Amino acid sequence: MKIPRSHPRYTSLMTREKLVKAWKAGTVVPEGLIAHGRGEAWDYLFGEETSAPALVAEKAAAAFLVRAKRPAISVNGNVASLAAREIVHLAKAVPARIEVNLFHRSDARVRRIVRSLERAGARGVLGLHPDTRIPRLDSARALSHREGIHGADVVLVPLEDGDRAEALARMGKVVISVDLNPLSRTSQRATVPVVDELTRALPNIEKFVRELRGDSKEARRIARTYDRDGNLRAVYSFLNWRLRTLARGPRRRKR
Ligand code: PTJ
Repeated sequence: MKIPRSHPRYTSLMTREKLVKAWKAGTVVPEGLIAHGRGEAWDYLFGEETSAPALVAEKAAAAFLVRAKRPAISVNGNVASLAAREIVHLAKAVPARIEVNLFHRSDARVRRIVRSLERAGARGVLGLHPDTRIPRLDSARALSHREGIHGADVVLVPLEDGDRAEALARMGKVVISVDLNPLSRTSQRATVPVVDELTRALPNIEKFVRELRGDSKEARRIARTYDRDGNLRAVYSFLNWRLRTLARGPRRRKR
């Protein structure tokens, strides 16, 4: 389908088309299309912009990543089709291992996603030959690599399901989520819930990584002072403010 550039929702429609194409190519699962719709609905509420509290969480995420001994980034179908390049850039900046880890796992899908990440410049992507399991997690997401997610001290898990976020946190890892739904189990369970849209959040985190990797004192200060619960409360306050502003209606000009 040809979407006219002049369409007021051009970017959103193009993103939707990208996901549908990826579904046809077997990278994204139908459930991923549903997940995207949920994300987009939340993003309307946020005004389709990074909120101030999200920016704070993104900086904290960067601080944890640069301080990590063995950081890893988890990639699923949606993430690979929406943000392969952003993932590769961030992984290089940290540097972090990339591991493909799927809820609806099949070897063919993992292979396709690894290939798409390699086309975006990634090297040494894990996921095809998992050698261990995440304890107390029954889904296919438990399959993991000792060298990657399983052995990591800090894990970035964009568009995650709550069960694994919880299981990873139980293992003592710092879990950084990216999820537009602040009420999802993932956002509730993560150590650093980043409530922002994926393709905005990843470049922001990368920018902060580049700032902080030469300033270990500042990275330490940010990681120490980050207040997870306070940050989530600030996200709810922001939403509250947005809705109250919308409820007041458009401002009338004084004559
Ligand atoms: O590729 P697979 O097999 O690993 O499956 C991937 C999906 C996304 C289907 C799987 O992880 C899943 O079912 O996720 P959920 O439980 O639907 O959660 C996805 C969350 O991501 C929801 O809370 C959405 O609001 C949110 N979300 C969707 N799109 C975006 C997003 N958050 C940030 N940016 C987005 N673009």
